[in-house]
Amino acid sequence: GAFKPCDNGTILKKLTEKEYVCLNKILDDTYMLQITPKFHGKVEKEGVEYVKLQDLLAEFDNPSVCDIKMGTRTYLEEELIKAREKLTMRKDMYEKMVKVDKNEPTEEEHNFKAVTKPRYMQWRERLSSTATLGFRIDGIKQADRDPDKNFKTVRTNQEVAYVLRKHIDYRDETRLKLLERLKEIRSTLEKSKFFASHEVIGSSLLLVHDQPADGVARANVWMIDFGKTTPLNGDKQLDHRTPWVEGNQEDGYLFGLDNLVELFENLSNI
Ligand code: 4IP
Ligand code: ADP
Ligand code: MN
Repeated sequence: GAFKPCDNGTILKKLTEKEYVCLNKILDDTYMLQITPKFHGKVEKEGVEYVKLQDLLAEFDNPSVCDIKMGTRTYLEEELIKAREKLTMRKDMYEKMVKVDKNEPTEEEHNFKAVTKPRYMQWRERLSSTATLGFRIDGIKQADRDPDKNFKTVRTNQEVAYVLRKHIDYRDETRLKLLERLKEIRSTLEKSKFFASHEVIGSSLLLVHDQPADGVARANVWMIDFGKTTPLNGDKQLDHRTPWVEGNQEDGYLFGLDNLVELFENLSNI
């Protein structure tokens, strides 16, 4: 896979150029440093390059983890342009689509047995809470259970709340800790020059908590995955809340974070 465990509290993730460039820029942004795993540079193993990152689970005792993919858009504008020029048809994405809904492909797509990437990604956005709420549950790993990636159709506020309440074992202490950290992340991002000057696509907030038999529960949130985070041209900036129209590069990240904070505030009443 893309990850390898490493020495004392670090992990290795397969290096991609886009992410590597971002991780290095983040080293110069005091705000981003407060909300991302510590970055220890690149290493090479058996001819493969990796980035070395703080293992966010190291300080926990049998943690439960939830990966929330942020933003109203999950593909880059440059991918949209590429798909249009080359009309690359994806059979794998067609297969993933009919598995969920055999009536979703158009007659033409059924004939090709393939869809374009933006078509697939946009369908995933509408099927989940991404299009309406600006975030979606991507995966959950509950302590002592196998990882669960089966959240493709979790769409409404109520459906998301149901999954998250269960994820935090209905504990208000955990909810409040996660809520406080989410608000802190929001105010930190609002101050970051790195964040203002990048199109942040496919990035996640990683929610981690535990419940040790003796001692207090811990809970924390970090921003991860800069594999599709792209610098804007010149001194262009995003507010991350304005709705996307092609060309403005807005990603809806803070629109989604506002909604996520609100959801955590009202979790027990939804
Ligand atoms: C996946 O779709 C995810 O959207 C991946 O994003 C994306 O990778 C894949 O595109 C796409 O097939 P499902 O989650 O529905 O399986 P992420 O890695 O953020 O989870 P990219 O490359 O866009 O990051 P392809 O083109 O890699 O297959
Ligand atoms: P990808 O580019 O493959 O989507 P991510 O960076 O989003 O990779 O990571 C995928 C998963 O790996 C996350 O959902 C999380 O569970 C785990 N992970 C990523 N980074 C860390 C980290 N620094 N510490 C611990 N777990 C991590
Ligand atoms: Mn990811």
